[in-house]
Amino acid sequence: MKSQISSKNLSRREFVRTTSLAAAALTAGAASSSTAAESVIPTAPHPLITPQDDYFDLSRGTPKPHTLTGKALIDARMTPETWRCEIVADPYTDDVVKEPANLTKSLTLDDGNALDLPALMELGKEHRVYFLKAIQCLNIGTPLGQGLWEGVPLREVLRLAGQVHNVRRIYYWGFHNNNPEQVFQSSLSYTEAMETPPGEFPPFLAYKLNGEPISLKRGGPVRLIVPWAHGFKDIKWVQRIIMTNDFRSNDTYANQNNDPESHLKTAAYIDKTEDKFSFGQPVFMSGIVMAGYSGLQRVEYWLHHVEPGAKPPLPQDEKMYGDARWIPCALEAPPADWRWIFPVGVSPKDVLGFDRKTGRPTTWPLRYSMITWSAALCDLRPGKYEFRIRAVDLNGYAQPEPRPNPHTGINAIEAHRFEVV
Ligand SMILES: Nc1nc2c(c(=O)[nH]1)N[C@H]1C(S)=C(S)[C@@H](COP(=O)(O)O)O[C@H]1N2
Ligand SMILES: [Mo]
Repeated sequence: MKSQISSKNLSRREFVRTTSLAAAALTAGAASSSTAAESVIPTAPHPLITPQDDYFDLSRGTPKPHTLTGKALIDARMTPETWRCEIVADPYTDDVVKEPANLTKSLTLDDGNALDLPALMELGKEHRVYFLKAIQCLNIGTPLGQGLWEGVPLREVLRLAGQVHNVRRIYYWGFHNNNPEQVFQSSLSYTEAMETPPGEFPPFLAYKLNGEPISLKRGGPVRLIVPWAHGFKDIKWVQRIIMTNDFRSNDTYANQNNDPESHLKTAAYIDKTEDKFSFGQPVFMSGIVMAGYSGLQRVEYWLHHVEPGAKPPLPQDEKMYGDARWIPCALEAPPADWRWIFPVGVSPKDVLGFDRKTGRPTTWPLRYSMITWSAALCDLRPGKYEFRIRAVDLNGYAQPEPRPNPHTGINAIEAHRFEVV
């Protein structure tokens, strides 16, 4: 894989130094009397593609499925040769769901016709999609990593089951262990799985990440990717897809007080940084911004003095934010040539969210991906400061209005306090 030119391997100090020089050069001619100056910082501290091994891992289960080896791994059908995915109908009925789902052709281990990896990749030759996605847990702010996933739309796989009757939802799970309490499952409506508006992004069964087979740790050989959703819909080691007439979502996450229909949110997050800076030096702040379901218009910051010994950051308060002076941050520009970012052999023209003719993103940032924001704070007098950041979506809604509602995804306004000495 071609690697992106990035500061990933630079230490924080080197990054600060590099960007200080660049930003100092940019602001040199501009006479500024404000306490904070907007600036363009050319170096992005976050790569657009996270190498598979660098993802933050949130795996659960005892033992964690990806730690299995040898016979246990084979028995779990988690090797490329042993991987199988069943597609079956759910016999479930109750007082409300009166008739059970059925399929003309189930794919099962018992019948020896469950989907295997060569068959999935064969489907990929004709139907494959590529999608750049940031995986983010609904309950954790900062995304876990971002990569280019390749796979086959779920609709193509479900078609293998022939005609279906009384199917309203699809649910699916991956390997966990033999303890049914630990099963982790997720679901989609039949419509979400089968019908994708033109230009939108279908759920798909992924078999590659960043041009390589998906590592065991990242959920390989096959992971189900739902482009618009938080991580809990992106089931790792997927091995069973069930079509049901039960219209209610039965996601494991719904039982844990989360909104199972949440979408990735537009929100900004602050990188860890120093809490003391020397007087006379510009202070550089940076972080990640996610472009969620409602798109991204801008990222802006608010810097204000805090009294020495002031209490921890104030609670989220619409009135306080309304009165504050918000200043736009610089956003990472799209790369000039995506061929340097994507794996060898992947044309940007084939990636969802890119223009088929020009190979450029149709929106920036790409929806459901993350980029870097940055801000240079110049001419700060000695004292204590609080820096807050928020994203404004394409509807003009700034974080956190009318949220935050943590059950649909963490997007509280982040703050960083520091001192200029
Ligand atoms: N099989 C399986 N898939 C799963 C989970 C799980 O526990 N088991 N957790 C989900 C949740 S809640 C998140 S946030 C992501 C985390 O992705 P990662 O393990 O690649 O970091 O995986 C999702 N897929
Ligand atoms: Mo999660």
